[in-house]
Amino acid sequence: MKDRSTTRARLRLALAPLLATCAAAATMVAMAPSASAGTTLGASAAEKGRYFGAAIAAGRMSDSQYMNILNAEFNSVTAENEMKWASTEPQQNVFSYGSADRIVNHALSRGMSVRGHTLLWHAQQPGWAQGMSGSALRNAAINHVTKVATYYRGKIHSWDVVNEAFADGGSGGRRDSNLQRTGNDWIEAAFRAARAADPGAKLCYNDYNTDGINAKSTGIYNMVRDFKSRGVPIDCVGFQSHLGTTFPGDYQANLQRFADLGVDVQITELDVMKGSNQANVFASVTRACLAVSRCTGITVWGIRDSDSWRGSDDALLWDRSGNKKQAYHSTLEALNAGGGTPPPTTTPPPPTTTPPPSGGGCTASVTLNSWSGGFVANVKVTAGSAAINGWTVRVALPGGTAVTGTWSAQASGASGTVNFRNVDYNGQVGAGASTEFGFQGTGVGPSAAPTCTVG
Ligand code: 9MR
Repeated sequence: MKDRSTTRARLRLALAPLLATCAAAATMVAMAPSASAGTTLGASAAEKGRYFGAAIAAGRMSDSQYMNILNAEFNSVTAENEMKWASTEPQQNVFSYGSADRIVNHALSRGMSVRGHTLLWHAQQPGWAQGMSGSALRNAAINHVTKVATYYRGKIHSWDVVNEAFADGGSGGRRDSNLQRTGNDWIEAAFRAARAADPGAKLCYNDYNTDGINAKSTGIYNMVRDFKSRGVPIDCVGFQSHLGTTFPGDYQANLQRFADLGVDVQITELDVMKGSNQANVFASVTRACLAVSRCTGITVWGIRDSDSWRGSDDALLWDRSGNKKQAYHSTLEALNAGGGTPPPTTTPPPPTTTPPPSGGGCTASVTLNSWSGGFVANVKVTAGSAAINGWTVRVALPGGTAVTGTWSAQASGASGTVNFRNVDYNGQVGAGASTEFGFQGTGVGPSAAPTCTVG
């Protein structure tokens, strides 16, 4: 969990500098939308080929004012906390989706899309993961990504696969965390596992204090460029945009430089410090997104000021009584005023499945997700007519292929014929039941069917 001082420190950073010229603000306060334009944020964004979303909390879903605004105005939803690691996997390999499902099911039943937030983050980890390190933590993290993304497969528009992994300040480097200490490749391992688990979801990297061209956003830019050049699956970058009273002059240019790398960009957690420039900043962010064809949507981090993590900043579009603020009207006006439609986006290819062999006490089948120079393999181990206690899956790798990471199994080597043995928590498989493990590698994934033996 993040402590309060960290939150405060972040806010100070995110909100500095706070001085603004207010002259422009008065001219930006919005007019009522024209009759032909969209009359809600979601409808107007949809006319521009984009979504307009809100972060919501399962605990507020019994509040009818809150739900009425959500249902009327938004066509995308993010769970504010309910999909974080501590919520979805409170004990290792024991998953809990109740609160997240309430949000997802509500959204899908009303035709809203869902942003998944977030698979891996240094904060809001369950206690058991906070106490882990090294390969045990890496395996647990990749298992988490695989299980959660598999559970929600087909339901998530975009996943924040990794959240806030870069350091603040001038280094442009990674933030220290238990995940970072498992090795610098933890982010790409997470993206590969997420792609294998849900090939239809857009996979995003998400961060804050990245709202202009600065050392931190440039560090992320360099990571995305590297990922694209090596075929690591990344589709989008989220810009949280927890903003102060000024709009960064290079905000749009920053979005555009990422889009030029070949990824979508999304405004993922927008909220803005109260004051005379608030409506102007909301409108400026909206205009910047509309001006970048690969900016596919905007999410505000809450609905009413009283719902916000920013407390007395009154940082949202509805006031504490549920009335639309000037910021709401300026945002809608900016949406109605313009912007093109983003280009059609491509859906990654479906995975190929190698049929399992027959006979024996267990069988194994591989689902491969391959790209030029690499692959992720998810392996399903199924017990036969009797329960098993321990299994080994033998996989023949093509020449030149090397395993670079394994989760939920122990690998005997990295090339040639590799034996993958169960780990503590997945050796026991009931009659006819299945468990899964995975590995990733460089080169070409296995094409020959694996064999499974008991023990
Ligand atoms: O809004 C969230 C708040 O309710 C939680 O207490 C907090 C815990 O860290 O997380 C808040 O959401 C954060 C988001 O998940 C990631 N970016 C920063 C957001 C505000 O802190």
